[in-house]
Amino acid sequence: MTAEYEILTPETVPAYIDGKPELAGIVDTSTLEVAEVGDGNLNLVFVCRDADGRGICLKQSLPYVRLVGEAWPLTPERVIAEARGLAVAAELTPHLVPAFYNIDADQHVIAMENLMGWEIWRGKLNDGFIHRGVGAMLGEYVANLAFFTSVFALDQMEVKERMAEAINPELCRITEDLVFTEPYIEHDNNSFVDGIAADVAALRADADLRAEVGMMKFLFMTGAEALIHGDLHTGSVMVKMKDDGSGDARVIDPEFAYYGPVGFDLGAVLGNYLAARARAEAMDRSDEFKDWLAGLPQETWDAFETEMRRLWATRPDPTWTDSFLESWLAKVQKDSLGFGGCKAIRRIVGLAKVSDIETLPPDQHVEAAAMVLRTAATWIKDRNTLATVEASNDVFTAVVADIKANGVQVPPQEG
Ligand code: SR1
Ligand code: MG
Repeated sequence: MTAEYEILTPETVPAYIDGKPELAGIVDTSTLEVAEVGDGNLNLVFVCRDADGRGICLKQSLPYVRLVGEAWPLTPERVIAEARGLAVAAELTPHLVPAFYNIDADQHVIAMENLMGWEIWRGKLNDGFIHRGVGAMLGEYVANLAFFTSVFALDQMEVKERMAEAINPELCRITEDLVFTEPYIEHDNNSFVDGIAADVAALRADADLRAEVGMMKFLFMTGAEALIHGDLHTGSVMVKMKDDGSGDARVIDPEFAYYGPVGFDLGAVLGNYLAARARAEAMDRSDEFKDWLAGLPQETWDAFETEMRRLWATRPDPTWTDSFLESWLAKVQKDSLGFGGCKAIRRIVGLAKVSDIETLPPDQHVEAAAMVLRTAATWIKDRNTLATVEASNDVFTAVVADIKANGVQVPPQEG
C-alpha cells in the first residue's frame, strides 16, 4: 500500500517543522537531532531535540498496522482520535499528559511535548523500579475524563455531539477482535508458549467464561459512558522520578479514545498490573517491589473513587444523586475486574504481547503466563461476587500459591 501522504523520516522532520507555522519557535530546526523511536504497534514516533535542549515529539500514523505491515491497512485518521484524547486531557489534567502542540490532519501528524528524561513505565516495571504515586495518578486521570466528558458534567446534547465526533470504529474493532474474540478461538493472530496449552484449551472450553467475555465485549461496544483513553496499558504511561523520590506520570497514546465504559480504562490498568506482578513473582523479585506492585490496584481505584467523589459535588444535574454514585462506582469496579481479565488474557494468547511476560526465560515465562490466565479468568467470571479490587488481589495471591506449590500443569479436560 502506498501512502497518499508523505511519510516522515528523521531527515525530513526539520523541514516538516519549518513548514508548520503552528510549530514555529518550539525548537531550532537548524540544530535538531531526530530519532525515530516508535516501539508501539502502530505508528512512527520522532523525538527531536535542538542544541539548546529544547524538544518536540512528532507522531505520524501509517496507513497500516506497523506491527503486521502493509497487509493490515488501518485508517491514519486515528491520529485525530489521539489529538482529541490528548487535547481533552490537556485541558482537564494538564499535569498528567504531554503538552499538545498541533494536529496536522493532512499528513496525519500530531505534535506534542517531547518528554525528555521520561521513560515508558512498562520497561521500568520490568526492571524492578518503584515509582510511588503513579498508580494514583492514573486513577485521577480516568476520573477526570469520566466526569467532565459525560452527562455527569455536560448537557446531554453536548455529550451526544462529542460522542458522534469521537466515534472511532476501526480502532474499536481492533480491540473488539483482539481482546474479546480471537483469544478464545483458533485464529492466525494467536500464539502462546507450549507450556500453557492446557490452560488455553481450558479457557476456550469454559462456556461460562466465554459468556462473560461476551458480556464484557457487549459493554465495550455499547456502554458509551464517557470519553475514555481506550488503550491505557503500562506502555501508554511515561514515568520519571521526582526530586522527593516519588514517581511522576504522563499518559500518552490515546488513539483508541472513544465514548466507552469507564471501567475499560481502569481494567486496562489492572490487567497490566497483573502482568507486572506475574513477572515479579516468576522472577522472585524483592518483597519491597512485590508489595508495592500488590498495592497498585487499590491505589489506582482509591484515587479514581476519591476524585469522582470530589468532582461529584460539582455536578449540575440533580438527576445524579449521591445514591446513584454509590451504585455506579460499584458497577465500574466490577466492570474493571472483567475488563482487566480480558485485557490480561489477550496479552498472553492473542496478537500484541507484552514484554513483562515475553522477555522472561522459558520456565518463568510459562509460570507467569499461567498466573495471568488463571487469575484473569476468575476475575472475568466472578467479577460480580468479587466486586472489589481488594478481592481481585486475593485471587492472584491464591493462584500464585497454587502454581508455586504444584507447578502449572492443569488436569486434562473431561470429555
Ligand atoms: C494491531 S494493534 C495491537 C495493539 O496495539 C495497541 O497498543 C492496542 O493495544 C492494540 O490492541
Ligand atoms: Mg499505543
